[in-house]
Order: sequence, then C-alpha cells, then structure tokens
Amino acid sequence: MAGAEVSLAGWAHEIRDLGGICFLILRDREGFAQVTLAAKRVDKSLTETVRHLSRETIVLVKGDVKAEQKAPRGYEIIPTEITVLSKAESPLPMDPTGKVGADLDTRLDSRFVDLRRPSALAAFRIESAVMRSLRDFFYENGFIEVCTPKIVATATEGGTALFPISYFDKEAFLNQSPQLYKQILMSAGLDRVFEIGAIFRAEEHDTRRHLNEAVSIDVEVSFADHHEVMRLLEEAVARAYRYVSQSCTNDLEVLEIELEVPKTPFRRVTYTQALEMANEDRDAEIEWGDDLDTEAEKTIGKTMGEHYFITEWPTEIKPYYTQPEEERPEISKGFDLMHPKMELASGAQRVHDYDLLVKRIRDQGMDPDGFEFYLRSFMYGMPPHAGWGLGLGRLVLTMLDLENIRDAVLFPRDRRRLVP
Ligand code: AMO
Repeated sequence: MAGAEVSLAGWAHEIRDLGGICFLILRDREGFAQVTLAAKRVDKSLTETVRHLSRETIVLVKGDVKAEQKAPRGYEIIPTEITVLSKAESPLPMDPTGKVGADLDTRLDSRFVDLRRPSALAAFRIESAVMRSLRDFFYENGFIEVCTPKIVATATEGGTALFPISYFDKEAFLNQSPQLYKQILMSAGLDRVFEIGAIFRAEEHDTRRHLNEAVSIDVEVSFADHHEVMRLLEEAVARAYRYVSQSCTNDLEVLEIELEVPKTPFRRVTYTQALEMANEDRDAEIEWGDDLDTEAEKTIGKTMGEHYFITEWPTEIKPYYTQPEEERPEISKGFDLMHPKMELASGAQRVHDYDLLVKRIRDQGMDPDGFEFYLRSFMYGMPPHAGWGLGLGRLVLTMLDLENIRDAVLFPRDRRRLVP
C-alpha cells in the first residue's frame, strides 16, 4: 500500500521520542504499525500530541504509507492527522508488552490488558480456529448443531458435583453435561448431533486442568458403537491440529510452537493393560476396579508418549449410561481419550435398553424417579447410540503445551475466582 492514504486506529503500544524524530507504535490484534513523526516533515502539533500520549491510549491516525526497510513489516505511516479516541490512565494495571512479567492472578484480574499481549491472544485465536475446524468437520459428517439447556433439574455425572441455583420455587442446578439431552435427541431421531457449550462442575479441585466452568465439545451418534465414535474422535482431534498448523502460522510463531499433527489411528490400550503400566514401579498398587489417579495417568502417558485411548473400563466405575459388554458385563464400552499429560475426553456406547438403564441407575445408588424425563425417551423407540465429550480447554492446553488451563479460558471460573 506504499503511497496510499490510510486511516489506522489502535492502541499506543510504545512512544519513542528521539528529539528530532518521534515514533508511535500502534498495535491492534493483527500486529504493529510504525507512525513516524520527523520534525522536518510533520506538523509540530502532531508530534506534541504524540509526545503527551499515555501508553495504551487509543488513537486514530490518518496519513500516508511509505516503504521503510527499518520499520516493522517494512512500512511506516507519515501522519497528517492524529485524533485521541480514548485516553488510557496510567499507571497501567500490568505491562501489556510482556516485558515486565506478571503472575497469573494479576493477569486474570486485568484480563483485558493481558489479552493485549500477542502471546496471550494467540492461544485464543487458535482456540477459535479449533472450534471452527471442529464445526466444519461435524457439518461435513452430517451432524446437526444443537443447544441444550444449562438450567436443569437433575445430575448427569453422579450426584456430587452440582451447583444448585435458585429457580423460582423449584430446586434447579447448572448442567454438568449435555449427556441426557443429547441422548434424548437420539430417540427424537436427530441421528448425529454436536454441541459446543458450557458445563458446570462444583468440584473443589484446584489444579492446572480443572475449572468449575468448562467448555465441552459433545457428540452423540445413533446406530453407532464405541469403536465408531472413537474413530470420529481421533479424526476430529487430528483435524483440529491440522487446521491450526495450516491456518494459524503467525500465532504459532508468536508462541514459538512447532505443531506436530498427531497420527491416526491413536493406539488403544485396555484398562487392564493401562493398570499394569501404572503399577510397574509404584508402592501402593492400584487394584483392578479402581479409577486411575493422576500419578497413574502420568506414568502411562510417559510410556505411551502420544495420544491414546483407554478402553474396556470396568463397568462399575463408568457412569450408569455406559453400555456393558454383552459377553462379559463387568467390562464396559466406555473409553477415555488421553494426551500423555491428561485426559481429554470420555465417551461410550450407551445403554439404550430401558430396563437395563433403570437397573444401572439403581445399582449406582440413584433414584430412577429423578430421571423420569430422560427414561421416558427410552420407552418409545431409542436407537443404539454412542458419543463423547471433549474438553475444549484441555485440547488447547495440551496442543499448545500451556502451563495452565486458565491460559486457554478467557475468564476462568474456579473456587477462588468469580470475576471478571
Ligand atoms: P467427562 O465428565 O469425562 O464426561 O467430561 C468430558 C471432558 O470434559 C472436560 N472436563 C473438564 N475440563 C476442565 N475442568 C473440569 N472440571 C472438567 N470436567 C470435564 C474433560 C473431560 O474429559 N457425559 C460425559 C461425556 C460423554 O460420555 O459423552 C462427560 O461429561 O476434558
């Protein structure tokens, strides 16, 4: 655009006053532009305005583009008009250039400034690309996007981790998972649905991979078994990696990441094999039938070294909606998708038989009466079906090797944080 007249608005990232020449570096989400005010060529009043700008003030610059090798990206703007659109107070709550580091809490308290750092923003642009690639993938594969309610009357993932809310004169909760609704939609004949939405877990965890509000990418498919939806899941994950590696080259560069697209199919290990790996050099062995703890996940992850599935879980430790194998009902058709560092998704072929489902709910110590609205959909024609839920935050966290899930969530919710 050399020679063109442009209007450019942005944040005053840096003002460098060298006496005879003054530089204003403007920043927006796409990067930086240099505005050059040489005493000889630019009206004195403009230079005065720039000299007195506080950092992060938003200005509108009108001027001419000039090729200049020394400027960022090889161009500068010679201004003819500068308007202050919004003045920034000083001092700033944190340094948006990232030169002065800030701890996570300070960054989250002032997220609007934190996100002005290109590396903070890059993760969210990549997250957007991940959602886009997955939506594309689902639409290409015949899925319908759905929105299920987040205010609900029952627990889905067991009764413990629920957030009660006040809902007129009734007891209500924030939904832990779209699980029951996506299953009901299979009875409705929607065949293949997906949802990208919030899930709420009242867990007391304070870890780098748990939040009390997370975004889950949920899928349900009729006339499918667990094998089929595992294939769908590994293709979805690989697709997201591939899309990011092709379309987010600038953001990956900012984050200094060379993204490797995981190869499909991912390896499948059974729960029993995983248990053997976990117990290899461990003092207190995990017994068959117990859940794999964080330490176990780490040991197995090290051995595997890439994405993998854990299959053939004991029926007892999978939720009531998980279909047991016909020949050996103590083994379920549930699975987890693992990154070497953590669990990314879980899923299963579901129970579609009404009587078995009622029994499974009872066996897990719950009252089928509370599930009436769900169970009814199994009485009038429910196809066999399978599905999964994949955590968006964890997918991005592991893809970009971030320290903390809070770096992959714009406004995280945890035990201590309810604002901003
Ligand atoms: P699950 O409870 O395993 O399964 O959740 C699915 C995925 O969602 C993400 N996730 C979380 N991420 C951050 N913080 C949390 N507190 C949190 N809880 C869950 C994880 C997890 O693997 N209904 C089933 C899914 C299904 O079978 O379709 C379910 O909710 O990445």
